[in-house]
Amino acid sequence: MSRILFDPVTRIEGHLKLEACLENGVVKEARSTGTLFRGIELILQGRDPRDAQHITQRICGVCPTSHAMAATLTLDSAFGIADKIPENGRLLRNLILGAAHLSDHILHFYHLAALDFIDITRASAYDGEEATLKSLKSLIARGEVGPFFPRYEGDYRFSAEVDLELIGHYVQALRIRRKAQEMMAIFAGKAPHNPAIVPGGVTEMPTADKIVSFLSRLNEIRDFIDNTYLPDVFTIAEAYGDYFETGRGCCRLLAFGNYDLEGTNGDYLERNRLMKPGTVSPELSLRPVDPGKIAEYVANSWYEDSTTGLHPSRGRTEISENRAVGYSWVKAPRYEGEPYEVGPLARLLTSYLSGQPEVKTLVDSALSVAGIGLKELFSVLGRHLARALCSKVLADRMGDWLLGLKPGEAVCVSYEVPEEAKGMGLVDGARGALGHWIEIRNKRISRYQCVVPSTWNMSPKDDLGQPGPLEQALIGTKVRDEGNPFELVRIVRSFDPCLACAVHVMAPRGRTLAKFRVG
Ligand code: NFE
Ligand code: MG
Repeated sequence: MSRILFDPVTRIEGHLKLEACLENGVVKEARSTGTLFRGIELILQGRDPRDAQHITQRICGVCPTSHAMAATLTLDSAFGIADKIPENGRLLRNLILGAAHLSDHILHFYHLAALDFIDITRASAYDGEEATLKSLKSLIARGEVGPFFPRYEGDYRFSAEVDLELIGHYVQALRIRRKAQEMMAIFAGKAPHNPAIVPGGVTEMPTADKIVSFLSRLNEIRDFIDNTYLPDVFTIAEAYGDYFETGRGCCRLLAFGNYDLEGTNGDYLERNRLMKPGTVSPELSLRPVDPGKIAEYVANSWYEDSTTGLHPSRGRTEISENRAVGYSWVKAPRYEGEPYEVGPLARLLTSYLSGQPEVKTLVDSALSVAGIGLKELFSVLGRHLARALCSKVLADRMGDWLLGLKPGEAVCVSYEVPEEAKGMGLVDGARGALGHWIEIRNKRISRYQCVVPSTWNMSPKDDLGQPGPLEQALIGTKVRDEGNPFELVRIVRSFDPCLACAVHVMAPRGRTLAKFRVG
């Protein structure tokens, strides 16, 4: 048995350590470890419930808007106003969340993942003037690329011309992402960590000026998705087709759906969304998702055993950092006791199998261009393709939401913070199904729990010893050269891990504050 260790995995969000044990070049066991304790949520206990929107956004710098949305849905439900959100409020929430997700997907593909398939040393021949590439060129010239951009030799398949074109798109994508961030700022005040999505609706009034500013940027992004992002995914798919057969994972998918559609109101189960909720089995059968069937396990995490197997509404977090069997700060969320992958692939397939018309047309045509079937989407390239297709479905719909805004009409309803209440907010963030649960006593937060996309995907083994989705995706992979295991990093990055989010725990007040100096 030999062992490969990545610590930390680079070009992801947060702190992930990965160990793989190989026999005859094939991964037999994998361990995914969240190495940095966060403890951010613990400061929510005892606070005004409305603080949850602001504080949970600090879980992450890349997907705070998804946390703002989940926290706000949680508060809407706890305050009894989930069915009272004005149309302007619904549309503006979709537009702010949508802008964040477009920025996030483009960030992941170009700046975090595509470099796994491109020989970046060819950037030395790039004749653009951008500062980013100037720095990279000087690193390459000094032979210092390795430590900053770990480079796995020998498997690059593009001509110099294609590599250079994709490097140019990397730079272009930086500008396009800035446009998406500007779109967020137009309706949400700023990015990241917006103050605008609030219980009852949003704080921002739409005006003709803002609508036009948003639309011009959206059109640029749509053009980029259609004419650069999607074609680039297909270019990579053509040269690296074997990655439709690599990194299959647990083949069980779970999505909460996102972007509420017209007339939608009420609590989670009554909502109609653009991207549909559900679970998908390995045989591709779709079932409704029942949030009551979620529980978190901690047998292999650094938490007390007594907190294991709990539904998040009763969730507890008791730190036990010296447990010999523990190997991660990430808990292990399970649905009906089984590991489930979440993310763009999950919501694309739940939407496809629900018969969502634009998703159906788009997926059928993408499968035919790539020459693959639905089951090949359970793979490294399937996840990249799903992310690009989700971006297109979203961007194409955002223009309708924008033009549906009615300047001068209400954006928000008022409410009272209740004495006692419980609430739940479920939504797909860019990286997948995100859930927040609150309990309020004496108008203060008495319990707040989050189960976050990367908690699902990067989870360690559960109490039954079942590996998490990423661990399962690595097991069985043939590594050609153990000194140069590029196959494994490509699998890891296809999930778009965010360990800042995955470890976010709420711990007993006081003890953790003193011990870890968080807050
Ligand atoms: Ni920190 Fe996130 C998203 C959430 S979790 S990135 O998207 O919620 O992986
Ligand atoms: Mg949690």
